[in-house]
Amino acid sequence: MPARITMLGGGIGCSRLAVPLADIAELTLVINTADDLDRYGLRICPDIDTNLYALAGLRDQVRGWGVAGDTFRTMRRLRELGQDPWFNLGDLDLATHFARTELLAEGLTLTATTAELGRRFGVGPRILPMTDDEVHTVVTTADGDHRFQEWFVKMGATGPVEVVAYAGIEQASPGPGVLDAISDADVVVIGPSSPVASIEPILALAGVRDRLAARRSTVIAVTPIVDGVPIVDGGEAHRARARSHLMQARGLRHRSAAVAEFYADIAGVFVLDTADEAEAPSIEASDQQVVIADTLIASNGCALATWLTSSRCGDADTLTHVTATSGSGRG
Ligand code: FO1
Repeated sequence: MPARITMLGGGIGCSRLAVPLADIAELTLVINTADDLDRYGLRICPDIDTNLYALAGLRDQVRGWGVAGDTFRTMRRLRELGQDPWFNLGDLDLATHFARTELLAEGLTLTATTAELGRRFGVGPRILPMTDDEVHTVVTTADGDHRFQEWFVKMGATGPVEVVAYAGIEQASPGPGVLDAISDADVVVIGPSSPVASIEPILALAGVRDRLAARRSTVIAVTPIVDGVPIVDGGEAHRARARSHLMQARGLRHRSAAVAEFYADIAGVFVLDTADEAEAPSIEASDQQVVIADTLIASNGCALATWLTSSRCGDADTLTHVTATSGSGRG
């Protein structure tokens, strides 16, 4: 029987690890919805869609989001019509938003809608939205309050960020299946996603932290930060800048050790990138087993995914090295 793995995550980083995991595990994803938005009357769930497209083999590999080979003629025409299409929706991507919006209008929940889209895209793993309720990340800078995508895309994720809040989180419940997916899995992975933008909204839902803490030794957090390898891609640099500003707003340095500390009460195992091995001792000091792996190269049989499914976590409190040529990619 394949290992049952539940991964909590956001968009790009999570989806890069989800693809190799889906090949070897019975995978459930619990996905952040706090950066969802409405544009032109359409409901857009960027993190859900990034995972849907990745698992369907359709995701654009260069941008990391949207559909490979998509065109942006509709956006161009909107611009010609005097609109400001600051959130770039590809012509094929738009079809997903039309379908989702129509299914929601027919009365389906976001969970049911996402399951239906998964079925239509031929995606095997379950993709669970973190909640069916409305939760919105609000980023406060010197200019005022901004919804997440407005800050991230329209404003280019400029800082400093003063406050990050999740509007609606107190009234929201975890989506159907979310808590059971955490309790019933063999291993829970906190994906290599932005700790504040993508993971914290999930953790803030009632019951999620308690369920994770109750099985801490089999919760494995994968770092989204690789300090020892220079970032050469503009999109990665943008995401790293955003992640850093948001972590700073929580009083955290943009380092793997700070991410490990952020998850210390819920994750007993922390996966650190080979390039940042020097940070291992400070993480082990906070009672976390450290696993060293190549987390950046997302192809060639993914050693990290294989290790995650091998149930060896929690067996030892010594440093474990996962060696091969693949991993998860930056989040
Ligand atoms: N990211 C951008 O930087 N610019 C965009 O215009 C943009 C459009 C977009 C459309 C659909 C989609 O599913 C994702 C899109 N993203 C875009 C990515 C997205 O904003 C972020 O990567 C995630 O929300 C952060 O997790």
